[in-house]
Amino acid sequence: MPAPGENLRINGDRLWDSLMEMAKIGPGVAGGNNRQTLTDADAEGRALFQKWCQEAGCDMGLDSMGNMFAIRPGTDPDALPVYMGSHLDTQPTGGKYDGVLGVLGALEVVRSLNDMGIKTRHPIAIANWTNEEGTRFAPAMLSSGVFAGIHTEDWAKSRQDADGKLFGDELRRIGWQGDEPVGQRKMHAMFELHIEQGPILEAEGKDIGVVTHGQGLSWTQVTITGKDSHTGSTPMPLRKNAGLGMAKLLELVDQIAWSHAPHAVGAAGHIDVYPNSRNVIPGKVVFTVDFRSPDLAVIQDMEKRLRQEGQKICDDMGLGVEFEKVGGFDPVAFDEGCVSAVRRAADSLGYAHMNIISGAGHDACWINQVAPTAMIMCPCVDGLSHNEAEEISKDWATAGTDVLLHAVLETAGVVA
Ligand code: HGY
Ligand code: MN
Ligand code: MN
Repeated sequence: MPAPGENLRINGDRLWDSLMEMAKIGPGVAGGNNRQTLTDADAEGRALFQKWCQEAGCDMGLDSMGNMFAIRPGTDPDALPVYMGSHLDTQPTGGKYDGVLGVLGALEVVRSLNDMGIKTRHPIAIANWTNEEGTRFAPAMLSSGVFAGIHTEDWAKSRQDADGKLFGDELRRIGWQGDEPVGQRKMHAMFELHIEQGPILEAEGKDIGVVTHGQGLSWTQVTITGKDSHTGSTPMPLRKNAGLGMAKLLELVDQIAWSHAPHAVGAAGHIDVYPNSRNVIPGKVVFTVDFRSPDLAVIQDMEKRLRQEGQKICDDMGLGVEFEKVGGFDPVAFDEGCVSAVRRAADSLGYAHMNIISGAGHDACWINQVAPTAMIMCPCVDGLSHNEAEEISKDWATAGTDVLLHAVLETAGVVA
């Protein structure tokens, strides 16, 4: 067996089996997953994860936002743990690997350390962050945000889903609200393994993305009000068509993003039309505009133009419009020390790697505000994610988790 720090590798077959086992919980309709946060499927996935962690000899922690922590003791009880982790909740039409690879890859690191009988000075911990996706309860990365002091716990627990259910009520209903005060835990460092969710690594033939930065995100909820009326008998000049107003603003969103090519992006993924009846002109539409860029000034310009030019479009059409910022975070620069540990790990293992900016938001983006943090990315097929057809290879999953193992060992200190 190689000495600690040399050519140590995780067990890729065991990792893959665990990924496939977790994927059976909250199945989608097209081969992916629908394991949305605080649903019974989420609770089932949490229970399986906890069972596996306990079988691996970890002590379990659970805080008041439902964030789960599995701790593998180190030799120095006073040393702060080195964390790994991500999220087990998925999009409604999500893939099997978004978030899940980071949680189960971390578990595989612990299992492999157990197999190899390796001790570390710092304890090693796995985190499962509640509601990373922000689909059912906006915003995204909600509970890691509370942990990092970005949101208050009360505000977070007041978030409502489309059926008016409260986050706090749902967390208690599924039985995963802990007693530990959120944010109390201190970390020596955190590493998040995640699929890229974009096409760059695969196109460049790289196994590993060394994530130096994360682009910033802005979510603006737009409510346009017109007048419900008959689609047949209402003359065109008399219509107050909120749906048409939305169409013009969605075109504006696209133009704004293109005006900041090549790095800015913009779209609306959430759209509600009222009353959503085939023969009623929509009197109200509510949609969320998602702008992103690595450059904060660009994000601010896109937000400003949406409000200014969107207001004029609606004024000219005799429509009411309201804009509400409902989520977002500034571009992130990850900890250089942790990023270097990731790069050294990829080098020592002989994996082709490149620096990359994360296009998606991650819990690491908030945890980076309270502890030295970095991310490791692996490719995904055609860069596809937030789609049930999301796919990765076992080799990519194994490479990413090997790098996670080595970055964590360097940071936690191997005790021979
Ligand atoms: O929205 C995001 O970037 C993340 O996937 N929740
Ligand atoms: Mn994710
Ligand atoms: Mn996601």
